[in-house]
Amino acid sequence: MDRELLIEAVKRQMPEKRYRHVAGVVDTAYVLAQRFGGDPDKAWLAALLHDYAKAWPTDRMERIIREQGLPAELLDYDKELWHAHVGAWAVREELGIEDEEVLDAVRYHTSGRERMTLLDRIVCLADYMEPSREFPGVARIRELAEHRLNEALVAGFDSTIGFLIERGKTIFPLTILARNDLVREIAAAGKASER
Ligand code: DGI
Ligand code: FE
Ligand code: FE
Repeated sequence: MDRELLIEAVKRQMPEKRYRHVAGVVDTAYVLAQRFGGDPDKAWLAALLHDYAKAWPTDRMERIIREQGLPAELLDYDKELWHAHVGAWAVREELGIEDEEVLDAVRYHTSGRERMTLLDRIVCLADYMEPSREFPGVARIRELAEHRLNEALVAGFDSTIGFLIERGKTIFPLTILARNDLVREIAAAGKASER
C-alpha cells in the first residue's frame, strides 16, 4: 500500500484531533530516527500506525483480545493499554503490514517492554514528546531527547508511572521491566565512559 492510502486508512479510524497527534508523532519519530541512527522509513510507518485502534470502542478491543489470542493479562490492566496490541493485530489484518519490527513498535508503544528495539524506543519517545503533547515534565523530555534517547524515555516512563501512582492505578509489569532495562543501560554507559 502506498503512503497516501495508508494515511487515509489511519484517518478513517479516528477523529481529526487524534490524527493531528499521530501526524506529530510521525514527524517526531522521523527526526528521532535520523538523530539516533534508526531507520526513518520504518519510524515513519510505525508512528503512522501506532494509534490505529486508539479510538475503537472498548468492547470491540476486548472482543479482539479474547478471540484473537492477544495476551489475556491485558484485560486485568488499564484499558488504555489495549489499543497498542489491538492496533498491531489490526494493521496486519486490515492493511497487510507484515514487518515484525514495525508491528512490535506499535504493539509495545504504550507499555514498553524488556529489551526495547531502537524502533520501539523511537516511537514510544515520539509519542511522549510530539509538539501537541502537554503535560508536566514534557519540556525536560524534549530537552533530553536532543542528545539522550534512553534518558528521555526513562523520563517519559517516570512521568507515566507517577501519573498512575497518583491516581491509585495498577502498573503493567512490562512498563517496570522496560524502565529497569533502560536505567541499567544508562548506568552501564556511564561506567564505560569513566574508564
Ligand atoms: O495513545 P496515546 O494517548 O497517544 O499514548 P499511550 O499509548 O502512551 O497511552 C498512554 C496512556 O496509557 C496513559 O494515559 C497512561 C496509560 N496507562 C495505563 N496503564 C499503563 C499506562 N501506560 C503505561 N506505560 N503503563 C501502564 O501500565
Ligand atoms: Fe497510544
Ligand atoms: Fe499516541
